[in-house]
Amino acid sequence: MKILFNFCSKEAVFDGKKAIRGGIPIVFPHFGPWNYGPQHGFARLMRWTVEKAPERLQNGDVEAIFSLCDSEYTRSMWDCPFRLSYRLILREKELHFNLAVYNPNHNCMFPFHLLLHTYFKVPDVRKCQITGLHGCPFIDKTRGNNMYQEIRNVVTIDEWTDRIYQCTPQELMITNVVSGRKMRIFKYNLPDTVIWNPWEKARDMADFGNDEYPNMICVESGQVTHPIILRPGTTFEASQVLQVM
Ligand code: TA6
Repeated sequence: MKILFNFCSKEAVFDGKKAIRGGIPIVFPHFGPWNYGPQHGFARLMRWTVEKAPERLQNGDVEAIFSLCDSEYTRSMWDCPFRLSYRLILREKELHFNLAVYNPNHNCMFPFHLLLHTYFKVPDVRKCQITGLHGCPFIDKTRGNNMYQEIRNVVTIDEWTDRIYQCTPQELMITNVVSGRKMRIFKYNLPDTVIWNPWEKARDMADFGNDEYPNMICVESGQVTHPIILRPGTTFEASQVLQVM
């Protein structure tokens, strides 16, 4: 699976000062505006340790492992020792993400959000159909952060969209992703699904081309509605599989 499904803006910034406008940024330890640090937390802005460089395994998979631990920089914002590990497995038509957050503390717990902010490249976002969200409650950030319930079997995008769906199923499907294929999302321990397209608001974003929004959709698996509380010495694990159909 060549990673052609990912959108990346031609205006994206790669200087580490701003999150890359594309790919699959990891949102940790906070989703959204944060009083103690950058929006969506520090993880997507930091250089991670390569624990295992991409290597082809005997079964043909390509595996890579990365980690992020607390540092003077993170502790200046969030005084919690942590270790975040990220294992990627690339197959012919699948990309597997395994995330683990470890709390090395002996006596205190900490709360955090975790989300994969996945940018999908699409020929025309107006032709994408997302199934699996029927009946799910969602916070609509385009309508005063009010709570609604999804009554459609098929969610389509034809305007500025920024919704946090809650209690979403493990399996979702997006049609008309890159080259018109379907993308199946299978997730574990990531009950929320954020759907985002900035539409015309992209014009106000320096790192987002004015004419790019029709060719992207963010469908983001995470736990952001209620923070995860990680007890001392325990690990939280979550995973996502993207499969081109
Ligand atoms: O995931 C959707 C969202 O929270 C939107 O509200 C929008 O802010 C988007 O993330 C991009 O955020 P960023 O900080 O990368 O510009």
